[in-house]
Amino acid sequence: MKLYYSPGACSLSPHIALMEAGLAFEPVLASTKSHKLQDGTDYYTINPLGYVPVLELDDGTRLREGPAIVQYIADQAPTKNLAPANGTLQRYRLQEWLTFIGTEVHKGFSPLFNPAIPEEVKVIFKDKLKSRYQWLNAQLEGRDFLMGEHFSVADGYLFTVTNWTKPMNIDLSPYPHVQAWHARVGARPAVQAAMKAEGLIK
Ligand SMILES: N[C@@H](CCC(=O)N[C@@H](CS)C(=O)NCC(=O)O)C(=O)O
Repeated sequence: MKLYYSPGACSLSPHIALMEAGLAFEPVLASTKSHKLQDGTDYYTINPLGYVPVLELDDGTRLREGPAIVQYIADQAPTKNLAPANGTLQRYRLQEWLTFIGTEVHKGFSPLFNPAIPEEVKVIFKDKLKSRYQWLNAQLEGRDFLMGEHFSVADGYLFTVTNWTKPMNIDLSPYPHVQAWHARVGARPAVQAAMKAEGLIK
C-alpha cells in the first residue's frame, strides 16, 4: 500500500491508523502547495481533486476521503480494535464521530488556513470551532477515548485536526478533558512514530 500525505495535514490521521494497525506501507510525500510528488509527478494524476490523503492498494486501486480510508485500514487489522465490527451499533457510533470530526471540526479549520479570508471573518469560524470543542470536552469527561476505553481511528483523526489549534492560536485550556485526551493520544508509540516519520517531532 501507499499513503499519499503531506506533513501535519489531515493525512496524518491514516498515517497514525497504519502505524497503529502495524501494516506495511510506503509513505509518498505529496505537496498540498505545488501538487507535485518529489519525482515531479503531477498529483492531480493521482487524485483529480488535488487533496491528501489517498491510500493506494497493492492492486493500484485508490481510496479517497479520510473517514473511509481509516475504516479500511482498521478493517485490515481487526485484532487491533481500531474500529468496532461492521454492522454493529458501535460501528455506526464510530462513523458518527468520524462524520462529526470531518464536517464540524476538520472543515471548520479549513477557512483559517485560507489567506484570502479576512481576520474578522476567521473569528466567526473560530467561535464555531470553540463551540465544537466545548461539546467534545463534555463528551470526553470520564472517558479515555472517544469510543470509551479503546483507542479508535476516530481518536487519530481528532488528534490530527486538534494539532492545528496551536498554529491557529485556539487556546485549549477551557477544555481540560480535550487537553488530557490530546496528551494521552499523543503519547501513544504509534502516534509518536507517525509524527516522527512526518518530521513533526524529533
Ligand atoms: N474531503 C477530504 C478533504 C481532505 C483535505 O482537506 N485535505 C487537505 C489537507 S488537510 C489538502 O490536501 N488540501 C490541499 C488541496 O485541497 O489542494 C478528506 O476528508 O479526506
